[in-house]
Parts: sequence; structure tokens; C-alpha cells
Amino acid sequence: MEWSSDCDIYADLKYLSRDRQSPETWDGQSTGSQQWETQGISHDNLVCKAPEKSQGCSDWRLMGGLFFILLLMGATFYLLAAYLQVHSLVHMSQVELDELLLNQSHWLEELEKEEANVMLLRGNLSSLQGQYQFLQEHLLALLLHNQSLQLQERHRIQGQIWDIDKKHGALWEEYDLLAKGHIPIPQQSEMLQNCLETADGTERKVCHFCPPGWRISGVWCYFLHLDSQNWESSLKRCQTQGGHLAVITSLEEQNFVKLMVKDVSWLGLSDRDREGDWRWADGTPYNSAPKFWQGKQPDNIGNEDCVTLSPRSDWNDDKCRKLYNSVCERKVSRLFLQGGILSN
Ligand SMILES: [Ca+2]
Ligand SMILES: [Ca+2]
Repeated sequence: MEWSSDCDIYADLKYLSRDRQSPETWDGQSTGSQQWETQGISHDNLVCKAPEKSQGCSDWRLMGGLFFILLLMGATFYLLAAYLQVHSLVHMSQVELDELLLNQSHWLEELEKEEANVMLLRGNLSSLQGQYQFLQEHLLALLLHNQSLQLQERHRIQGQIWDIDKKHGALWEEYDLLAKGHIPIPQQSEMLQNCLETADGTERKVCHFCPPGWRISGVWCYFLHLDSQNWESSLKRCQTQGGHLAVITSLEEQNFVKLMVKDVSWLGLSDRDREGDWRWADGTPYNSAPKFWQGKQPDNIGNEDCVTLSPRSDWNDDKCRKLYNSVCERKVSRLFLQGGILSN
């Protein structure tokens, strides 16, 4: 503590009596040289020390400095924590991105394998269809040209033909599904022979497909069965192939089917449920389309309820139990072709 005789007039004063050697506090709050004199203290006896408020001010500054440092440290810790959190998130995102890229690569490989499998399957399918058709024709020839076969043997062969028909149909359905799965089709494929320009002005074409062995006309596919069966069996066989016995609704269709058949063949028209109440196999109303009966048909002689067509004559009602060829009909599969890819 420095004592001085050069006092500021507003200093917190102490005076030192030179004879007492110890400072005493001056009890005035503010002072001036005149007051020393009124109190009987000689100016020579006054000494000063640094004002108390100066010490207080230093403490405040010190506390302020400490507070600032603490604030700075807090902010630093906060920023550090935030940085670590962001860094952690970025790291996690990077890991997830790496996983996604890995998965994408995996799926692309799987897709390539799948496409290769589909191509292989298509090749196998085509080969199988050829074998089925060969077997079917072979069995039919057996039935047609070997009349001496026992009835039981004939039934067995007919059962095999039915089985082949069903498998053939199932294979086609599978092929249809594959084609709809956006699988590229070779440009020269026979499947693309019935692709037509669309009216929307794009390069997209609309393609109509029939299963192998079926003939296409407009939006319908037709299949002629040469192994003769009664009307009921013929109807069921068409249903297992995804269609029904042929339904004729125009002169153009009548002419097409008439040219197609080789002998008397069943059509999908009957009045089995009620005499004179003619019904088409697919529910088409009988009166909504033109009719192509032969001159005096239908005559219902001996209860004839099922309708036939032959290359040389128009419709005739005949007995449903008789064994004739039959014509099945089903809608074309309709797909769109763009950039060598078929899709629905
Ligand atoms: Ca009838
Ligand atoms: Ca008749």
C-alpha cells in the first residue's frame, strides 16, 4: 500500500498522524483541501492510499474476464460437440451410401443372371413346345389311323393328349408372364410379327400374340382340335386352354373359321338348357350378332342342341353327344413394344 501526500480530492482518504504512525480513516465521503483545515488536520499530516473503489473495479474486471473465458470455453466445447455429432452423422451416411451402392451392384448382378435365365428358359420352352406338338400329332395319328385300338387304349391316349394340351397351355401362360416382365425380345422373333403402329405418334407399337399352334384373326386366337370329342368335352378342353368354343359374331369371323376347319366341328353355341334359347359359350347375347344357319336349320330333329360348322356348310344343330372336331377361341395377348422391350 503506497501512501502519498498528494491526494485526489475524491479519493477515499485516510490520514496519518505523523506522531501516531498508523493510518485512520477520514470519515468524510468527499473532501477537499479546505475540509482538512476545518477538521483541524494539517495538510502536512495527510497521506492517501489507492481508493477502495479502484480495488473493487479490478475485481469486477477480473470476474468479467473469468466469465468471458468460461463463456469462450463453453462455446468451444459446444462447437466441438456439434462438430463431432455432424462428423458422426456424415460418417453414418457414408456407411449407408456404401451399403446402398453395394446392394445396387448386387441387384444388378442378380438382374443379369435373371435375364440370362429367362433367355435359357425361353429356349427350353420353345424346344418343349416343339416336342409337345410332335407328341400330340403322333398320338392323334395313332387315334385316327388305328381304328383297331381297344376302347381303353383310346381313352388312355386321349387322356395323354389332354395332359399335353394342359401343359402346353401352362407353358404359354408362363411365357406370357415372362414377356410382360419387360424382358427384351429379339427383333426377328416370330412373336413380333403382329405388331402395329399406335395412333399416339410415338415409336411404341401394339403387338398381338397367340400361343404357338393358334391362328390369329383380329383380336382373337383360334385353335382347331382334330381329335373328335362330344360338345361338352370340347367345351371343357377349350376352357383348360384359357378360352372357350368359338363364338361367331361377324361374317368375317364366320368366313375365317369356315376356311380353317377341315371337317364338321363344334362351335360354342347351344340351346341345351331350354329349347330355342340359344346361348354362346362366352355369354355373348345370341341376338346381338348375325346368324349363319344353313337353309332349314336349326331343326332340332331328335333333340339337337349343339351347333356345328363345316368347310362346305354353315351352322347346323346336332346331337351334343356326337364326336366332332372343335374350334377353340381365346383373346390375343396384347403387349406394347418400345425399344425392343415388351411391356403391358
Ligand atoms: Ca335344340
Ligand atoms: Ca339340325
